[in-house]
Amino acid sequence: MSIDYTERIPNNVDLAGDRRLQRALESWQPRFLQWWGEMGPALPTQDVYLRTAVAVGRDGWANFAQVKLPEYRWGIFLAERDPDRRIAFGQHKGEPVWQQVPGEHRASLQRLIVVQGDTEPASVEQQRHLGATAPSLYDLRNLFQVNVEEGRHLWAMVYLLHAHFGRAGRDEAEALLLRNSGSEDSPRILGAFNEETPDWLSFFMFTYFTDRDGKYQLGTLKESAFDPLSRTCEFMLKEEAHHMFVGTTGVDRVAERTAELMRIHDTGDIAPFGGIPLAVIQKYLNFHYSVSLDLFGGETSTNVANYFTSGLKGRWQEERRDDDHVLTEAVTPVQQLDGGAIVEVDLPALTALNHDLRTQYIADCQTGITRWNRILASNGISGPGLYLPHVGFNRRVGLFAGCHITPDGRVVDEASWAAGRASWLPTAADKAHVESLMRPVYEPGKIAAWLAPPRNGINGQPLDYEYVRF
Ligand code: BYC
Repeated sequence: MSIDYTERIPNNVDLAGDRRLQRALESWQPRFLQWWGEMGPALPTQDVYLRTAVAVGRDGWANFAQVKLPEYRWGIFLAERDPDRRIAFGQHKGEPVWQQVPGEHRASLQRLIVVQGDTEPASVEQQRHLGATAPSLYDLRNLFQVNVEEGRHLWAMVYLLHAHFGRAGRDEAEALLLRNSGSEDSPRILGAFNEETPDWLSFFMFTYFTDRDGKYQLGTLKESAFDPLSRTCEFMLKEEAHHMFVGTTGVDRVAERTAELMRIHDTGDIAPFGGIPLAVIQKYLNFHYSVSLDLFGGETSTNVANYFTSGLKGRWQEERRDDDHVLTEAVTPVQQLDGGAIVEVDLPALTALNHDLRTQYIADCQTGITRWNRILASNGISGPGLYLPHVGFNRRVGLFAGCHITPDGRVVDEASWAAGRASWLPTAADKAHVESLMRPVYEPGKIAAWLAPPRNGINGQPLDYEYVRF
């Protein structure tokens, strides 16, 4: 079904055919807009060159135009339905997928949708003030693009809550606008979404590492037996790709400029020359990677085993896996702490599914490291370069929570941890230096001096295009 933009809530779910649901969502809409006004981008602007979804098919799904941010058309889009789709895993494997929520799985599905939904507005809140310090109009536009699409992903989850979870779902949809990132009284649900994103290096690291968790979690929900959730996540993944592009190329550009300054000035200490030293980039990376690893939950989890067995949440690329898709007999090696040593033990694959997903994620994160080191090398910087810290480093969730593990994987005591901390995680001085570089550059085609220019403009536009108008 194509998307009708004359409707108050653009959608491809025939909202007009269900007046009750339409009215319920129309009464949530002003609350969303109020939240956007209070917690969304703080920088006043006129028009922003934004992509808006106009169809869900393979080609031409999006339209680019100058849009006023508060007038962005947030809509409800589900990927096309496959009438023959069957459950690919768990105890219901081979049965037709569900169009309605089975009563026995109501609470679990609602919980998964709420957790997913909670992250979307959280990230908008975290990024609220970044517009004040954008390194270029190109970057500012990308920030707003990410923000409006996270807003749309909130709509995606709110639609499911309203359409399938009755009164309880409507209450949860309300609550999604009431919790706030970093709030003392009612924080966001997952740890990483209560951290600050105070500067653009953090933003690039967040869109690289934390949005990438989003990619993997959405990938597992796309496998869900609950078909509306699966189709929603499939379309969200399409939009998500740009968010990770912002992270990948953002860090690319920082690394490129850092290498250039190191070469020109023949020193690693490039802070006095207006650059971000490699050691500081590594510390930001260490932080964002470790808090993003926490988003996968515990290495062993009965929650995830139940989600899988009952068909609610599959594995990354479930159908490409070469096994029985039931996993009642399978085991998998997992790293654990045994006394003072990190050892590998075989655990039931079912309870280790968070670990399985995290393993896929880590391999994906490694591609960024390889890429950034290639950029450093091609700019004449040899040496160890950037790296992913050990999976146990700086963890608050799972087997390594509360342990002191160095980035190179040594288990150390409290005193050694305290002594090393400043060389592993951003210090107040590192943050102050990064903060000092955050000065807005709003002239078309101009770029701040702490990062390299992007390779290309957006949607074939030149780099000096006026991506944002004030
Ligand atoms: N912080 O059994 P366990 C995105 C809780 S990002 C706080 O090991 P489980 C995006 C856990 O809820 C993707 N609490 O965990 C990115 C459980 O509590 P209950 C978001 C945590 O359930 C950028 C208890 O600890 N989507 O889209 O196997 C921008 C025991 O945990 C944390 C999803 O996460 C934490 N980090 O797995 C915008 C998908 N970790 O139930 C958007 C939906 C765990 O005992 N969520 N806990 O009260 C899930 O699939 C699962 O809930 C989790 C946890 C993977 C998060």
